Amino acid sequence: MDVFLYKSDPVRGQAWAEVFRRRAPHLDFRIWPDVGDPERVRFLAAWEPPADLATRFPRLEVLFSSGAGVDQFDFGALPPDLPVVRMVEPGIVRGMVEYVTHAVLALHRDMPQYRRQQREGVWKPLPVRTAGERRIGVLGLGSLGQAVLAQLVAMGFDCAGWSRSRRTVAGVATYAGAEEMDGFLARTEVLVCLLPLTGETRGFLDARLFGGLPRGAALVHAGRGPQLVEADLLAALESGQLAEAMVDVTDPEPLPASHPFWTHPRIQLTPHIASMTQPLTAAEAVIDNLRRLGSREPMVGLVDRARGY
Ligand code: NDP
Ligand code: OXD
Repeated sequence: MDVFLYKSDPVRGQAWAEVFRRRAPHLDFRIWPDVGDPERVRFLAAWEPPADLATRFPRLEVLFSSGAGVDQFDFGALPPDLPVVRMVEPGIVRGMVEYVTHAVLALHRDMPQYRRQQREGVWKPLPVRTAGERRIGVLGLGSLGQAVLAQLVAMGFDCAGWSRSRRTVAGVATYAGAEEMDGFLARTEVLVCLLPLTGETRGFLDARLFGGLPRGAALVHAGRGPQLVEADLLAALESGQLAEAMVDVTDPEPLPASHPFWTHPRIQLTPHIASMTQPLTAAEAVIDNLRRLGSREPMVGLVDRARGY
């Protein structure tokens, strides 16, 4: 029997195993390190694959990432023709929609400022603007960015999105590529980063980008830590160019105890919890991709290694 090997959180692996027993009984689902005969391993779902993947599992056909990101993989160390598939499943999408909606609402309704006022014993109402008067911009129009925007549009926010190639998203002003970046930034009061980490997006959230936003804008960063130039964020908050930042991803994770983000009055830090793969729906999504593979349809979330996502 062919083996589907799972190498990620073992507790969540039990939930995957249950779904595989029901939906894919023709596969021998195993949880690392219980590999069985390495010659029988055809599929691997992992966050961190073993370094000697190619020699250890000579019949491996697909590597599934157990998360949405694939930046944790060293593509150079993987067999060049091995298909790599990122996680696209409804549970991780819902989690991100919740996180970003919460962050945008908190910023829109001045909650960080009210927290500071409360600590100082200040009772001071601020003007209330409607959602339609608040301009949100989302970097990245993939499975997460588009779902987040659908929710924000439904709540009445004035929404825009930016991606590499031209995308059409209902109710959203879309911008594409470097040449349309300035227009996108100029109209964005709350900037949400949902970009994958690639050579192009490393260090992307920098002083130049912050300078393109209207003064007093806010950042919600739920992409990847190395996309943010920390010193530039601190300077933008210091100067008032940015008013607030909600940061879910850092470099490294966790930050060292002495890091200024921990205590900064205008940074709200969360420990990379914006969203998480949900095991039951993830296993269903992977089994659906195996069905696609079997019938020679393109798998959902197939990574283009040249682009890096
Ligand atoms: P997708 O691959 O579906 O979408 C990526 C989007 O980013 C696409 O719209 C793509 O453009 C755009 N993009 C990529 N590179 C560039 C670039 N150089 N310039 C402009 N646009 C670019 O990814 P997901 O939506 O599934 O996930 C996005 C990221 O979210 C993950 O890679 C991960 O880093 C992060 N994440 C964070 C989590 C957390 O808990 N904080 C949880 C899950 C994911 P195009 O449409 O043209 O291809
Ligand atoms: C992911 C993440 O990429 O949790 O899935 O960040």
